Amino acid sequence: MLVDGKWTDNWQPVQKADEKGRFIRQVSGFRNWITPDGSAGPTGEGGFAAEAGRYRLYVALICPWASRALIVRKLKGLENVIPVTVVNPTLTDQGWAFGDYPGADDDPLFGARHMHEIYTRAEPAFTGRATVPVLWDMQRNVMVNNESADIIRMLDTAFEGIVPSDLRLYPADLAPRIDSLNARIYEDLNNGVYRAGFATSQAAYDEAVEGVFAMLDELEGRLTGDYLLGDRLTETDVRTFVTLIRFDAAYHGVFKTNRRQIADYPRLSAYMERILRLPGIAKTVNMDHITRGYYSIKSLNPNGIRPTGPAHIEALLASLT
Ligand SMILES: N[C@@H](CCC(=O)N[C@@H](CS)C(=O)NCC(=O)O)C(=O)O
Repeated sequence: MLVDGKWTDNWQPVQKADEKGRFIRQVSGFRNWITPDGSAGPTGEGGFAAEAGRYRLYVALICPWASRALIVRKLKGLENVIPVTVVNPTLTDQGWAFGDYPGADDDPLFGARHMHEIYTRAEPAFTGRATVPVLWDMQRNVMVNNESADIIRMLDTAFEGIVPSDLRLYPADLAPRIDSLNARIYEDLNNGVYRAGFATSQAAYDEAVEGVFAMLDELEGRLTGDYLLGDRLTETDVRTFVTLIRFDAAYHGVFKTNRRQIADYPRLSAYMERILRLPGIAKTVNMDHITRGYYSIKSLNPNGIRPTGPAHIEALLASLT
């Protein structure tokens, strides 16, 4: 991680843990919002008006948080408005690196070799982890935001004047239900799998895994319509999908969340496939990056051996092309 703008040698792929061995995720530090007219959003400062070609999204295709931003960009038709740069799938001893893996890119803005250089461009004395996604302002040369929950929300509305869309992922009438379900799904499922995977005590693992499967059971029971909140796709579905699509191929193995697979849940499987088949979504799912990335986390899988399956995920992805 960066400490006062310097990459530290004692960087560990395992993130912070509390006194009981529970994994703690860093809080994101850049929280400005793009808005239609550049007025300030709910957090941070103003000055970030929606404009085509002004902003760039840095992502890792392994990363569920980055993927949710990528998916919303696609769903809102913003591919030609917000260009994307993809890092390599494996974390190096200098964090995320640009460009020599198939499907990854060089950094087109600064020729940076590592993502942490983008952070120190934004803030020379930055202290913290150099995470993805990052939304970068190419006009002012500053980081707009590095919190995917904010990024998906601003992409839902900020660019309406440039690319009109009928889709509302956070409609006002559903907002309270979206917020409360998001919070629970984040805690128990999206981040729950990470808490299981990076637990450093049996008790912390047991607690996390309990939450993961209680939430999957609950979602299976809830899914009576097409989507979690009824017949409209919302951001809650996007946030759930990114974890489901990684589950059987990565989390079940490397994070040890192996009580069941998504394939054991008929409604969740159909729901995951329904979202995967929405126009453009399959292109945001790169299973090679996902499995390569997760199975190369040295603290969890020292020899980096990547399992060959699972066959049902391969078959599902093959059926899309
Ligand atoms: N709160 C952030 C979390 C992002 C995050 O944790 N990204 C991971 C990849 S999945 C990362 O970049 N980790 C690099 C590191 O921790 O050094 C968000 O949702 O945008």
